[in-house]
Amino acid sequence: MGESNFIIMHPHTLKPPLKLARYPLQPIYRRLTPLLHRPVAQIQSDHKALHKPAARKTPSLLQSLKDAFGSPTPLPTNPETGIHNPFPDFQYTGTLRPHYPLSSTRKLPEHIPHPDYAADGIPRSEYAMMRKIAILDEMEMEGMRTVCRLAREVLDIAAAAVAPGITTDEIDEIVHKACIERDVILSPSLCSLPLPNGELRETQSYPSPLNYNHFPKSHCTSVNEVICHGIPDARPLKEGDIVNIDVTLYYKGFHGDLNETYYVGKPSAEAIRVVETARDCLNAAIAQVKPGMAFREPGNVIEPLAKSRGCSVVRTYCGHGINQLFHCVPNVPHYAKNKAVGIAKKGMCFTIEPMVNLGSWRDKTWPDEWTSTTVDGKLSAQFEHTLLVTDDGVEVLTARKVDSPGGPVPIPEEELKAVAARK
Ligand code: EYL
Ligand code: CO
Ligand code: CO
Repeated sequence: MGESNFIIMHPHTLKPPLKLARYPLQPIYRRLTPLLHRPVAQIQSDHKALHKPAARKTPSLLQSLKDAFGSPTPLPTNPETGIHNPFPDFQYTGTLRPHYPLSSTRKLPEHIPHPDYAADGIPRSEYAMMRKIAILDEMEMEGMRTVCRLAREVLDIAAAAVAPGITTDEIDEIVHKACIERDVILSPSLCSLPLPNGELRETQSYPSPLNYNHFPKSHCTSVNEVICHGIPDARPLKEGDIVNIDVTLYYKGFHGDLNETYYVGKPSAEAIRVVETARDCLNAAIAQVKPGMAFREPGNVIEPLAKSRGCSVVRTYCGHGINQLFHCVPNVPHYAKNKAVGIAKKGMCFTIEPMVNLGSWRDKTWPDEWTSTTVDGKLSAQFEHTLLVTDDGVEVLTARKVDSPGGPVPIPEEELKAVAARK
């Protein structure tokens, strides 16, 4: 690993912690980081070493930390599994914790077309198209239809695996494999010769999140108080959790992006309220979309509906243009009275992806620089579709199929009465 061992604040990136480099505590981080990524047997022998002061030439790790920080929170490494929280001193807002180490970076066949950021994490082409909203021609619309159909297939495969006990990293492996299996069956009449691998199909979807701005995994999993951009890790889903699965595929030069929130086992009444409100907010916003709609309008439908159910709407993250770029104009805020620029026209493609919270709308990001959580630790839910503006309305390119897992659950009458009584 070499220098990349030195990445305690950014375990999923190769970014050096620039601020720490000139800081006097640097040697402590240098000593700590390798300890965070070592085999279980070594953790146990290191642990014994901590209790044998005579066998050491240098001060113990704990002593170094005490000297540097006063009284530290011990690293809560599970000696059986090696699973630990890499940011033990971060003020988490709720009960969820990261479960590290992350699994190693997933590989994919080189013949799959990679987006520009796949190699170095920087989506350079997105910086070029920051002004004009693209209007797709018929060929491009077909490209978006195809990738969005494949993205729906992948989300449904991942969602079918949601159950107590599965880790979010295991879901990531399912998503990753489903992406690289997303194929075109080559019609034997058009292509009578099999491919060099002997098959009559091409395999060519890239999981768009992988290395996008250095994101370390193939999709985002956001559990309970996580608003969005959760990193799949070693935490098993628990009975009563809610989990958002956000999948984006890159296929033949186009991105298709969707997400849904799922119940793990039997949900609480509150969980149903926030999840179904997020689902209804997305559907109410989609019903507004047609040529002539201003991109500031969806928020004016979403926020009043969320408020009527005692929920709030996240302001930091917005819907976005999507086509040959993962993210581009327009920006589509989900809150009311926003100042978003632009008017929908036939051939424009964008997402709506409202994030709805049980408590405060404010967000707080973990030191992994990705995981966005609610500031009060209360539940957050999200749904997302990729949309294409048509002559007189909208095509939901990532629409559910009749047999898609998940789907709406009625909010218990009692739960809505309790909210009404609160006001
Ligand atoms: C990039 C930029 C902080 C988005 C999605 C924007 C994230 C955090 C600064 C996925 C991954 C949106 O559209 C998305 N999901 O539906 N990264 C994303 N960013 C970003
Ligand atoms: Co998404
Ligand atoms: Co999106």
